[in-house]
Amino acid sequence: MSLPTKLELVSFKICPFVQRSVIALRQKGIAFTLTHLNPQDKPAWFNAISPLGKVPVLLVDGTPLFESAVILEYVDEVYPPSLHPADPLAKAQHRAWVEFCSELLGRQHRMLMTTDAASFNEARDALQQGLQRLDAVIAPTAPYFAGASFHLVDCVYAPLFMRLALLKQTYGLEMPFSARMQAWSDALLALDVVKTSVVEDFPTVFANFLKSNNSYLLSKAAA
Ligand SMILES: N[C@@H](CCC(=O)N[C@@H](CS)C(=O)NCC(=O)O)C(=O)O
Repeated sequence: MSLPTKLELVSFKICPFVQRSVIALRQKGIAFTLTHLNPQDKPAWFNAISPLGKVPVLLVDGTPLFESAVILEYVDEVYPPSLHPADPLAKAQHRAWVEFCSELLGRQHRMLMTTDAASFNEARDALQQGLQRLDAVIAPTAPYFAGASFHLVDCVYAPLFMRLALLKQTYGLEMPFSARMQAWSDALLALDVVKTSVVEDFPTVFANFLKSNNSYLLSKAAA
């Protein structure tokens, strides 16, 4: 099997599913180009290659791959060494917790899209419950999900933690973490590969996203 010659990742600047793909590609040292689209004005060529109209799409020598978890698996298989554990059961568990992260990102998104206190609180509680569930399965030894080694599953949780840190620092939204979970978040957010996985003006992009959706969080933070 020959390696692809050109990888192009199609992106929205705000998207955590794109961000996980960027982290995995950079962690593996793979060259790729990043094309940011405006979610409000998707070009026809994008709609033609993205069956759900969603990013990320990875163009592999022109062949489109969609769904971030699938993109990660492809990249992990084609560019060794693998960032999954070798043991099949451990690997399957990591994949399951990747799925769980997508659910948590959905809960985080729903929370940010709410426009009233009751729905905000309900969505925040659902996210908090999910984080507690996650907290119960991470390895007791710091810093990463499975302990000392960084895996594909860590690429996936970094965007969630980045947004939680921003929500805390900029909007005063506290999501209590255990010391172990805080250490995991701190370790991920300190990595260059994570720091550089979003655009430089990401806090502004994020603020504009909240404003354009009339997010309840903004009125709560201003109160
Ligand atoms: N399950 C998908 C979720 C991707 C997703 O939800 N992407 C969002 C942006 S973060 C999207 O493109 N939504 C369509 C839109 O905003 O029009 C994946 O893992 O790739």
